[in-house]
Formats: sequence, structure tokens, C-alpha cells
Amino acid sequence: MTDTEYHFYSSDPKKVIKELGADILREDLNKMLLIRNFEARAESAYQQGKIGGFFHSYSGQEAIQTACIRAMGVKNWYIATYRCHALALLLGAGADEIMAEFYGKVTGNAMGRGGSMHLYTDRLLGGFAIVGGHTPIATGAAFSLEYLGKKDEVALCFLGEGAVAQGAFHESLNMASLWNLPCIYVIENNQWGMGTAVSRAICIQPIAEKMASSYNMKSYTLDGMDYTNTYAAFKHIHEETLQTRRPVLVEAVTQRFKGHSISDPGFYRTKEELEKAKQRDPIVLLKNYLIESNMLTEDEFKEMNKQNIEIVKKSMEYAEKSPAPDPLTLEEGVFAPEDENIMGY
Ligand SMILES: Cc1ncc(C[n+]2csc(CCOP(=O)(O)OP(=O)(O)O)c2C)c(N)n1
Repeated sequence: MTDTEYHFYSSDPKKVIKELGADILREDLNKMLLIRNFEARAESAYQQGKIGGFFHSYSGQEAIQTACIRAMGVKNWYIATYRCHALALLLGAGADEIMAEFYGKVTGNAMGRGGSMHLYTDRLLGGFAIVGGHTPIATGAAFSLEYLGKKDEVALCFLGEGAVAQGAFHESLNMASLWNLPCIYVIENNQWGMGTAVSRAICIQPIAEKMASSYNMKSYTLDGMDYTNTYAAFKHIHEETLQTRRPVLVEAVTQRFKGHSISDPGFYRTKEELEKAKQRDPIVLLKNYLIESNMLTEDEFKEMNKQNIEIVKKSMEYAEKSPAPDPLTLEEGVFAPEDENIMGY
């Protein structure tokens, strides 16, 4: 964590726990456990050579998207970076289809053609590999909501702090503000853009707090490790955006517990730094809130974890057994027309 002084959205964990109640909170803890276990086991499959391509873990950041979707619901436009496994799971893609996608199988989420960085649902416009490249698409999604008069929906754009230095980010926010578009840009500041510390990449901090006024936007800073703070803030931001139909810049301060991608041993930070970050593991924090509120016991937590491991193991069996795509279908699913006449010339 940098020395930056953050001013987090003010919230009371007890109030959030009471408002949401045991069933919902256990459901969300369960989702966070699924995400954690799913990625941990997919990583081991990757190391065994069963999965190819890139792989970016969301481990440590789970509270942010879990709380966001709890607060805002599924029925919005969502868009993400390559770090998109959790969002796909949260928006309804099953563990089986995502694991099969990792394995490159035809039963996969993108028919085995996208891999780990390109997952979709009917509400997730995709995971995108070009840093900052998806921000204009989120702005466009927000434009479509206004154009079609869908006043009960917003667009959510998740990006890393590294994307803030990209020109596309600036253009997207400028246009969203000029045109009054209901787009919520969520910078998940996990302190590192690959091996570059945020303080060496972004000239101003805290990012959202200091940058938002350049775009005539409001900003919010969230404690991204604490589900209760993240939920309370997203709930407020959602209600406000539905009313104002204005864009907002959000910064969720977080930590990733793994390297940038699976091939990154993370030598740029010390073991002590990582251990310190893990002391605020979002899963353990939420679990402890629930235990303190008599909504969960340690044994129930262990059982929950076990059940999620079973789901993940089954998804791996499903992926193993699924067939690879037929090479004859290689050209299917691309935009280039097969027949020149489709374009009328
Ligand atoms: C335009 C562009 N430049 C560089 C890269 C290489 N690259 C991939 S991820 C990454 C770091 C991005 O960090 P951040 O935006 O903070 O997201 P995080 O990985 O931390 O979630 C870079 C530089 C890229 N994919 N696209």
C-alpha cells in the first residue's frame, strides 16, 4: 500500500450487516469463496499445462465486484479488463463453461476461442486485453441506455489504475460528462500495473478524488477490501446515478494477492508487504463480520468452502471431458463476411 491518504466513503459495517441480513451475506461470502477457489484450482491446472494463454487472478479483489453487483443488480451493462473471471461468475456464467473456456473446449463460454481474458454474459460486454481500450465501449453502452430511454439501468466500467494513463480513458470520461451519460467508472487500484507501482505511473493521488473534477464529475473512494464499505458506497452511487444520469469516477483501493498474471513471480514487492496485505483478506473480513454477528460459525464456513471446492472440481472434470473445437469451424464467429455480396459489392 502506498502512503497516499485516502478518504473512504463513510459507512457503518454493523448497519450494512443488519440491512442485508444473514441469507444475503452468506450468499455473497459463498460467491467470494467460489471465485477464490475457482481461480486457485484453475491456476494449478494451468501449471499442469492443461490451460494455455494468459491468466490474471482476481484474488484479493473479490469484495469489489461482489458488493457492486449486490448493490446495483445484474441488469446493467458491465465491462471489464482481462481480469474478468469473477465478473463473469457473478453475472451468471457457470463455473463449468468458464473452466471449459480456459481449457479451450467447444463447451466454453466463448466456444473455446477467447480463453481467460475474454468472457461474456448477456450483461457482460467482455473482458478486454488492451489496457484502457474498453473505456470507450462503456461510454457507448451508457449512451445506448440514454438513447433507448432505459432510465433504470447504468453502465459499469471496471479498470485498473494503470489504464488511467491511457488517452482512451480521458476521451471516454470527457465525452460521458459532456453528454450526461450514466456511466460508473470503477478504478480498481491494486497498487501495481504489472511491476510498476502506482506512484511511478500516475501523477496524482488519490486518483479519483483529485481527477474527477477535471471531468466535472463526482468521485468516491472505497475500501475495496471491506465488503461492507464497498456495498454501502455502491448502493449510494447507484441511487445517485439513476437520479442524476451523470458519470461518476470511483476508486476502489485494493490489493491483488497474486502476481500480475500467472507468469509473474512478483519480485517487485517483498513477502512482508504481501503478508501485510493478506491480513485484510476480504473473505476473512466478511467471514469475521458474520461470525461476530452470529450469522455464521467457523464450521459452517469450512463446509461452505468445501462445497465450493467440489463445484470447481466438477467444472474441471467437465472441461477435461469436453471436446476441442472442430478445426473446420475455425473461420466461424468472426465478423469478416464469408460472402463478398453481403456487403453489396
Ligand atoms: C495499451 C496497452 N498497453 C500495455 C499493455 C500491457 N499490459 C497488460 S496489463 C498491464 C498493466 C495494467 O495494470 P492496471 O491497469 O493497473 O490493471 P491490473 O492488471 O492491475 O488489474 C499492461 C501494461 C496492454 N495490454 N495494453
